[in-house]
Amino acid sequence: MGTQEQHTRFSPTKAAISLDFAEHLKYSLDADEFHNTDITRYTALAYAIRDRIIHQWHKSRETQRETGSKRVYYLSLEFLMGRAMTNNIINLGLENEVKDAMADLGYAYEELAEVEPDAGLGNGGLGRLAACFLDSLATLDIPSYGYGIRYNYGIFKQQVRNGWQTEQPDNWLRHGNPWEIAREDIIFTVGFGGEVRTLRESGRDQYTWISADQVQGVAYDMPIVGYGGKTVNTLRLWSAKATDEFNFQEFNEGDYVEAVRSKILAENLSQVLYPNDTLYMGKELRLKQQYFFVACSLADIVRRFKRQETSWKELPKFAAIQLNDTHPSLAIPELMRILIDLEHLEWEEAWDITVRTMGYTNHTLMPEALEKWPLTMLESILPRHLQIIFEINHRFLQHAVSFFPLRPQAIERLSIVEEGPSKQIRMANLSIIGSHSTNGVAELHSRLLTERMFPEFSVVFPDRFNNKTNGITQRRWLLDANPLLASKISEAIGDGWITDYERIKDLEPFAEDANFRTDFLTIKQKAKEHAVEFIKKDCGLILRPDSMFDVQVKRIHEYKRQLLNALNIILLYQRIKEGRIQDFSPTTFIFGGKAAPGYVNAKLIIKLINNIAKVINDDSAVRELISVHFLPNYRVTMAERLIPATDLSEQISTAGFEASGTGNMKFMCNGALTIGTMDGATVEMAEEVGRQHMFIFGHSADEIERMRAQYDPYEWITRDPEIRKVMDLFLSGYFNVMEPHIFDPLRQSLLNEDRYFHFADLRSYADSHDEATFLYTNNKDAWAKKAILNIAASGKFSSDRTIMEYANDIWKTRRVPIDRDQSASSTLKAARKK
Ligand code: 26W
Repeated sequence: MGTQEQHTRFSPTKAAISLDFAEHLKYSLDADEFHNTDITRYTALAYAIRDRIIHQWHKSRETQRETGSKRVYYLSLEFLMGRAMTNNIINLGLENEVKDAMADLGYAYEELAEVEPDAGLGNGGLGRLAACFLDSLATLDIPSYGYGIRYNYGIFKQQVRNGWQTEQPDNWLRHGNPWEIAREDIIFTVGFGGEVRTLRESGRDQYTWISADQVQGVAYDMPIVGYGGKTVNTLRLWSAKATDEFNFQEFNEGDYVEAVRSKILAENLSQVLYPNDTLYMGKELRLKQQYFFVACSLADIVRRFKRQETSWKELPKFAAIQLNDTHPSLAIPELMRILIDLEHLEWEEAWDITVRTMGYTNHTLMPEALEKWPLTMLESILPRHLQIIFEINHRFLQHAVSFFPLRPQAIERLSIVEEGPSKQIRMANLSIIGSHSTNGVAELHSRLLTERMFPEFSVVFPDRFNNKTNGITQRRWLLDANPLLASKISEAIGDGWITDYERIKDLEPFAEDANFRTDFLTIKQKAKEHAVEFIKKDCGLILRPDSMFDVQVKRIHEYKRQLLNALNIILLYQRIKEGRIQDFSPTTFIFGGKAAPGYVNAKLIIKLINNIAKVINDDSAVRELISVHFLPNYRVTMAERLIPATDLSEQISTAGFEASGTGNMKFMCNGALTIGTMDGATVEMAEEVGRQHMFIFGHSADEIERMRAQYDPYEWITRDPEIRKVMDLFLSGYFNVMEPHIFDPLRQSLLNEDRYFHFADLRSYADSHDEATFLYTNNKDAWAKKAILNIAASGKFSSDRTIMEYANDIWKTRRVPIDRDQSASSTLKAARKK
């Protein structure tokens, strides 16, 4: 870090930031010359920024309260926020002032920003979508709260040892979190277990749940600053805390220490994020996490609603609750329990209110991801909720039979209760029945939801099903992540795109502008150099910035087909070894992504990529043309560096399996071209830009479905000599010479079943990849033209558009603009004792 004082323009804001930073260093952190570290400096700057958020935060709450606005409650077990500092500074419009202020004191702002750990409270797409939605909700001035869990440990830190993934705990709160405010006054008690007592009272059964164990949830709030710094919404995360009272029994038995110890165990609830996506596991702790955060959130929503002093039937006018997948679906029976047992409403009225308040978003077509809880587990942990679920099911099935007379199988599929040796509660069924809207996250996905996953439900509730194609926030993913491209775009078409992303289409004519194309390529080159530098620091890998960057980053899963990419790399390797390759610019194949710790094949895919990388990168003749790298610990911050640097984006899932994808959109708006299948939202990207400007290959979802019954991977392998050779090399153990048989499980899945149709798509993938390489090698200018057309066609994929659709169609919420106050003169007044 430079200690040389640099002289920057005078600005009162800059001067104030310098002073606040210095005061926080001294008075908040007592960081004198002996204690001043990069962490204290980062924290002091974060406090100085936070000071500039608090007033608008307060003002936003106050305005939303005074106007009696309807609020959106986004309930999600995951929020993959990444870092807050740069995003907040840019949204506040303080970028230059902060940089100058730090430079005046001898610090490089960029280095301070690097100290912040990612808030990795999510697995992948679903969690990052929630984070993008919060940014859009605040920027669009929609009163809203994100509700989730304040995990002490987020998604694990991935290390790679000898090619294998290992997991390390992510202790992201170790140095404190300057972006959160603990609200010790917002605390709710949540019960578990126990029994339900029934009392006959004035001709009506009154149910009382007497829980056996209690845990408290304390609110921790993070500000969500909208672009322009006017609306500041709240992400409220619950942290589990032991209750203060002792269990009499245990205490009287005299084992004081044991009593304290068992109390502390309750705090396990918010310790750690479950690292699974797509594979559901019926773990009791996970069920408890879900109920814990749902119960706290609903208690908070109800508390806020009660301030209105209006009747319960008005709840849907004041609150829209969106369930991010089924993970928070206990909100449905919990709201019923509150309305009936605590507020004494009749079933019919409570049900009407619940259904009108709830909306449900489905995020996956994988049957093994659907949540089902063993009935016995629900019974012992949430006995009253199980009763309510039974009653919901009973009433629903009575209604549903009229749609399917004489079709018991249809009724069986509609039932919330899955019959069998051990009965299960199907949370997706509960979510559809208990909400007024069920949406998929891309057109294709929404169609498959009604056609394949829930055909009977779409007969019973044709009006409930709808589509909301996902989006991403252009502010984090273009403005913050790719400042050079962002300012080039603003120079060309103005900066309206930052808050009105439809305007990005004005960039289309610039595809014909030779200077613009040259500038685009220069910017891409700089982004690569920047990414190479980051990767070197982050994981010690050396990448060639003068090569084509071909990138597949996402969770590792068989359906996403990292294996397809790997097989094509083997194919290229053989061509190079046999001297059959020409017209080829050097290509760097980059992979990144985490595997669920228990997902054997996904971990083997990582190992295979690393072994292929070793063979290729160690072969001097080959590495001139291709090199392969698996970047450990892919996360939001790495994505922000890598995506702007990418030339070719790999979106190659088996059609009909990727609900939407959102990485695809981030690459598109950063000027990468896409090689991909007609799956998820990639279909809509092709509609927007035109197939001719992408590299589309492979079987469609419908073709895959039709092929399923007679598909034989062996046939496809033997029919194509080059593919056969690829498999021969892989099966010969060439990539695991010293590690015999390690890839046997992969070999088996591929040859016996190939559930994800790798071999049905490998030929068209390889050919399509050749086309991409050919264009990149021979006509960079034409490549740049397509890339610019892709950016210009990405207007649909802003989460601002997605959120406006949710707001208009599902939530019926309006914008509530917040004035930006310059002065906070009432601070003393507010502090005075009332
Ligand atoms: C119960 C275990 C579990 C945990 C998480 C099952 C499933 C999930 C998520 C639903 C998986 C997920 O992240 N789905 C992704 O959601 C994105 C946002 O809508 C989509 O873009 C991705 O296509 C989808 O895979």
